[in-house]
Amino acid sequence: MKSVVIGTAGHIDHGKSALVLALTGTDPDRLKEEKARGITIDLGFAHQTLTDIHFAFVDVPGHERFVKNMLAGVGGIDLVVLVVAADESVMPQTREHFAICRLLRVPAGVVALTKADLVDADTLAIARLEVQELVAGSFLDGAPIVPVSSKTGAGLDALRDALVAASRLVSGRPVDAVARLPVDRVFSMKGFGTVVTGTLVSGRVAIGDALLLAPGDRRVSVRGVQVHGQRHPDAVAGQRAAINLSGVDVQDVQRGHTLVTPGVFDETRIVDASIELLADAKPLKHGARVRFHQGTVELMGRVAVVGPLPDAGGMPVVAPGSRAFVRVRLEAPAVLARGDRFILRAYSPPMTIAGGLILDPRPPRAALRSAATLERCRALAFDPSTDDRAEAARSAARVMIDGAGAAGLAVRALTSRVGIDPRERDVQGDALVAAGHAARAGDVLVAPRILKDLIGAIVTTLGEHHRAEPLSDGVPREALRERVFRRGHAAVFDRALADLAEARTIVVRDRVALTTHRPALSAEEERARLAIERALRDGGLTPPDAAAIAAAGGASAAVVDRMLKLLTRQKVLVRVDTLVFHDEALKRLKADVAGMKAAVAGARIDVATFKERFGVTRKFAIPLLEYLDRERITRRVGDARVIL
Ligand SMILES: Nc1nc2c(ncn2[C@@H]2O[C@H](COP(=O)(O)OP(=O)(O)O)[C@@H](O)[C@H]2O)c(=O)[nH]1
Ligand SMILES: [Mg+2]
Repeated sequence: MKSVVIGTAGHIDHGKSALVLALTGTDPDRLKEEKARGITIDLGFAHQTLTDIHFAFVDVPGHERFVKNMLAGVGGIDLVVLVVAADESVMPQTREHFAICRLLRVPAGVVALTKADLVDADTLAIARLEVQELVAGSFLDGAPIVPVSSKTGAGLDALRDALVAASRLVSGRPVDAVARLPVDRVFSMKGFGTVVTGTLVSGRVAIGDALLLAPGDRRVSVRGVQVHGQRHPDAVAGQRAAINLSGVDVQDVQRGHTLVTPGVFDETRIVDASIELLADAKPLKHGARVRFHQGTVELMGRVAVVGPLPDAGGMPVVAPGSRAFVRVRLEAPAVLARGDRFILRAYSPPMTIAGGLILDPRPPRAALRSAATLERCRALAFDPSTDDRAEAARSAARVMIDGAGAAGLAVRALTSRVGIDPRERDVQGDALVAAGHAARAGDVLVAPRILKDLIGAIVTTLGEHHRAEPLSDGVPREALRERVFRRGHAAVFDRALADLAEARTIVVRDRVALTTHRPALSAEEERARLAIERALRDGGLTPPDAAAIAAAGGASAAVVDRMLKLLTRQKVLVRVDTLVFHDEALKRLKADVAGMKAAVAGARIDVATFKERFGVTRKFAIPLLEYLDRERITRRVGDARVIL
């Protein structure tokens, strides 16, 4: 069955709550204070099935002091019933609520002219005209305007028909996407614990799911799901749901939190956006403090206008009725994605001033005042209701990858920053690579130019290093990264090394060197190197000590030392505690000991046997046996070793 979420909108006392009660039989005013004062303070809920459509009603308060609560309810609605009392006609919150619905791009709606029982035909006709004037040119232009009376029941059937008809215009929300449920209510139920409610704006939430409660990234799991008051195995996008959570106490959850699929969203405090300032708002000054409303969250923030300073001097200002690209700095973290619509209200008095669309929920720290940043916003601008999603996502991905520079764009971020479904990420990432727009490095996408420049820089740096220090057999990997790619992503550096190694341009060990490079040794060094290597090879498992090596090297202590280091780096020699062995001797030892396994009783060997078998003294036997333990050829058990 199709699910449609309907929100009421309109001035206080125009009969919104009475209409929901008349349509559904449920009084949406649920708070004691609401009943006592006869006004709606917070969101109210009811549901009703009409024909084959399940309607969930979100009844909002009309009082101007509670617009903030209204905003928490209107975020997930598919349809609006704009309620205008026939006796009072269009009033301030009629305008404000209508503007909010328009700015949030609520797709469709109907107008209810309530309290029709209180007015004569002329008054009704005037109210109708005023409504038509208000909605002219908007999404409600031409929408049915239905006179009703909640008192007598007149017109209610016509309104029901209009709601069903309008619902046909509502397209479903993405069920197979990331789960996202902005929490609008939290309570605790005896025997169940914490329950949150909200409209599932995308995805699916099922019993047993592990989810995150963000911001704060608290892990929770779903113990139970209710949709329209009935227990259900799951809830899907477009439905209002009550979710019973484990893993969180009721006092740790509040309206404004969002339940999300883990691993998709990063919390953010800075967003780039396009905004549309209402024609009757005051000019919006650069740096103005605003209230930012998205989903069910209200946060304070400051708006900065993107782009070069105006020629006339002074700070930029957004004129009433115009559009602008802005960067909003929020005073607390939020979970936001590209394509999210939001509302800005003035800090004080808190009037609705603008609507916006998030272009990038985590913009790079680039200069705000630059033409390049303005250009970037222009390139990211889109209209989620009309543009081809896949195309808009691809072009945004290119802009984001270019803008990310050496840091690269995590493939994971393709969801929140670009709008690509998580299951599509790899395929879309590959498509960007195939089209030459990106190179892939581990979990990161990077502009091909960055990788190309990096590869060039590595080759140049190694060449310079080899010329400056012909003796050295390369630059330590980390030092090389520091030098050529300090701010870059490690995965991109690894990818560059891998590409160069595969092309046999470089050799990567602990140190990185050009393949063409041979450490140049002086005649004395070369003699020492050969002598040392020979002495240690001949020494086998009882190699000469440092003094004897130095003597064998027949060169100055400094040269011998350098050659020892070189041979160790090249893994020709291996250090074991204070002793140095030739690699071949150790390799042979390991093979011999492993080969003894079947021959010795219980596959055991003790120090005495070892000394005798390999003709070594205790001085060599102990470090060698410990070496074999470390190499997992043997394992110490009491005084003996088991051969593994
Ligand atoms: N006569 C008449 N009174 C109505 C009608 N609808 C609502 N009212 C009354 O108008 C007042 C405000 O209604 P309410 O639903 O609370 O308005 P809301 O603030 O928009 O939710 C209440 O006293 C209602 O009884 C109607 O169709 N006819
Ligand atoms: Mg009400």
